[in-house]
Amino acid sequence: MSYQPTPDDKFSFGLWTVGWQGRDPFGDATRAAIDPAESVRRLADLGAYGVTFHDDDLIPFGSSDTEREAHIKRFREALDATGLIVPMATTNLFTHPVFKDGGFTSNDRDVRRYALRKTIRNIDLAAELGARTYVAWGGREGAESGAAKDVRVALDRLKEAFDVLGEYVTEKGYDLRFALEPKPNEPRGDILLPTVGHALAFIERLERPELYGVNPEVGHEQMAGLNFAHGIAQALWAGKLFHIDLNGQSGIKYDQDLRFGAGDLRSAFWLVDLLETAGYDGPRHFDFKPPRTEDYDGVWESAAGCMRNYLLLKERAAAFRADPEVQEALRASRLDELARPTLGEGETLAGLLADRNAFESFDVDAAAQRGMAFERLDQLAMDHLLGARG
Ligand SMILES: [Mn+2]
Repeated sequence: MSYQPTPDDKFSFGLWTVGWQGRDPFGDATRAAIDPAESVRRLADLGAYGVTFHDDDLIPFGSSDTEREAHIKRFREALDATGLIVPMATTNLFTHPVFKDGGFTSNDRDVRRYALRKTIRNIDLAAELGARTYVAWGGREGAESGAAKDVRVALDRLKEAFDVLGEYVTEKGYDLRFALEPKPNEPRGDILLPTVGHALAFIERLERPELYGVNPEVGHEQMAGLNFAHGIAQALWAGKLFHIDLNGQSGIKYDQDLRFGAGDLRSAFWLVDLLETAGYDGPRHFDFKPPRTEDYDGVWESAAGCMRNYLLLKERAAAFRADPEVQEALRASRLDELARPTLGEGETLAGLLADRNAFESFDVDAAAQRGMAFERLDQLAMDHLLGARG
């Protein structure tokens, strides 16, 4: 198999990923700024199919209308020249100091109104550029102290904001859905909608729930100590995996944004196995930060590595699923039995209650003795992941 990505692989990158200059809380930028048009060309050369952006990545905050048009024109020309598409766009409601207490949930009402207007302006641009997904990451929607944020009221404001945005895209007739991106903390001490589960529950309270899904990020769930593949499986189960942010993270610590495949490799293997077998057909979007140790050669190396690791894991996961010994091990672990409904076909609750084999004469101790054979199954996965089989 070739590990050279093609547009069919649907790999996309944010302008802010390869464009990250390496500024962190302790140190200045280690790389010069890069022209978004140059990022578009380099990503196309590497085999990506899409590029995504926050409004401020493309149009520096405070640009005049004329400057704004010039930035958009330059970007469009790069897209046209390379064939790269814009599958997703998002709003920066976190960098400018005005958003220090959040955008949609700032206690300052003027800021909330401004945040909505800033978002709507970029939604127009997203629609114009053909984006189908609008991501919302509320990194500043949160608090560092208890009384500072009435969380129930803040959730009212967050619902209000998303309902207004849903009304806007509906009125405009845009073919655009929202993907909410959970994160437990950083930059705020505690962020609202901290995990995939919180976001899924919130979405069901919105006026047009069908317009909203999630954009889970590998590292964000792992920062909360959660199993990313399990979160993704639940989002898929709910029909809500609208987009995904792939990167790497080593355990519960600051948001590392390593290239995909770095950090928890086994978790990455199960994630790719899931995405490739569950019928997810959206972008494979990388939201990572090339470490600030790297010059631009290292940045492109890192971006290429994200895609290469995805393709390597895709191949390894496919070999795992195709292996007859694995299929036998899956049966030994009774995955086929898990797929069978617990009640028989046409059986009613009364049938279950009348079934003496289900309770009165069920041999609990004998059932308790049956091994699940999960260790053999998991070792087969490890063998495939490490290239020791097929
Ligand atoms: Mn992150």
